[in-house]
Amino acid sequence: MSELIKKAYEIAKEQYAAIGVDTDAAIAKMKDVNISLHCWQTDDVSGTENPDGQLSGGIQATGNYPGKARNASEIMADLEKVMSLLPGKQRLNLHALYGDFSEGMVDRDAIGIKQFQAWIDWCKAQGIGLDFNGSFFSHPKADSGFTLSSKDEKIRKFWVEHLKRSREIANEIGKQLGTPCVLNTWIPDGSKDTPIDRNGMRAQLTKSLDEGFEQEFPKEHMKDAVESKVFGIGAETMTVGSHDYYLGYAIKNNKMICLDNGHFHPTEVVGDKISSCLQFVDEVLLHVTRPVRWDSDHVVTLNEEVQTIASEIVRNDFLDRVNIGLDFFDASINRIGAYVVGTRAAQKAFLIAGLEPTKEMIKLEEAGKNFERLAMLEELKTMPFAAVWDYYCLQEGVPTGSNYIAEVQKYENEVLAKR
Ligand code: RNT
Ligand code: ZN
Repeated sequence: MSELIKKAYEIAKEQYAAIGVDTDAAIAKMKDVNISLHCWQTDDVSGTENPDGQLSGGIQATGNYPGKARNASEIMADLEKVMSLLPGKQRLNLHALYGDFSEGMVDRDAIGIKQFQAWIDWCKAQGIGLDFNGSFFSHPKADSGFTLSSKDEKIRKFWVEHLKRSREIANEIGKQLGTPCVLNTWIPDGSKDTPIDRNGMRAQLTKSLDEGFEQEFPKEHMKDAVESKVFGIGAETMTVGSHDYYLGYAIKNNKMICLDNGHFHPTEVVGDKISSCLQFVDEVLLHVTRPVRWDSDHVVTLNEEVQTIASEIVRNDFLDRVNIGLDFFDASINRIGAYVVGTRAAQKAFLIAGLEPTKEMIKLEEAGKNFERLAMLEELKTMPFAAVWDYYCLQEGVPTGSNYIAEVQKYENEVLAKR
């Protein structure tokens, strides 16, 4: 089998070379594609605080497939399995509601590094970086639908404290692991029906963010991102943290903007936004997902949208300015399989992006040869990419082609089915 893969690769290499593409270089570039795996696909965003509690905040994981992780050690075991089926090096993206509460419950305004040390140690053992998120949902103090933008001073202060704690934890994570921790802030705040005081709510949010972000941390340890959204379930009419809002905030305050491709109107193209945002902010964070008709967070597949995102990053050498995270949670299929399919799809998009003769195509564009540009884009779609992908997987010592399916099934039978 591996002989066949090598042979196929040699042929593919020649075919790509004929259009000016170096396949070895494209594979080498994959070293810089470090995808942050969102912990929440293991357990449908349940967390370890109150795993049987109701997920709130206008997001929803639909389905009831057996075998979901029930605690931190099951989440870790599942993630280890996932990473063993992925080429390259990943990171972990953890939410604050996944703390270690074995020594007693601690509320969100009181969490500290202690509740996350086990995760840091696990990441250290895996040799991976760790990113972090404050959790502004699935909590009684978020029941009104407002957190950082609340006009109830007690509620607002509680969440500001949570933001501060999350940033301190992120700083400590980055310090301990020696790679900056990306701290993403997303809040569900919004209104089901037409609000009157949009401005007042947004002014509250600005006040809260300014307070929460007051303390400066070294960039080598932590970097802040703010995530916008167009609507949530139960908050259909207005989102306080809209894209206009956060893009403005990020530019003014030198924060990263987090672009989740489920958070825009369906004809908007997130791939197109990257080069716009990067004119004005140093870095962006991505939440790569697949919205089907709404922000449904389906498993990522290799579609045109994801390809545009990856191509825009690779074409412009933006890999050091774009932090890549995933954000999907499908509870209707094997969750480990969901991760592997979704992450490998995103990785494929990046490898495909590296197999484009970009300079030549820019020349066509600049010469006004738009038929030729279109033709090349079409031809690239059916070049022998799979041979390069398989060779990359072979080099990395992970299953090639569809061989991960059997591995996922085995884990299901031996581990998940017993939960
Ligand atoms: C919600 C946002 C947010 C969450 C996670 C759990 O619409 O996309 O990123 O999905 O933080
Ligand atoms: Zn997101």
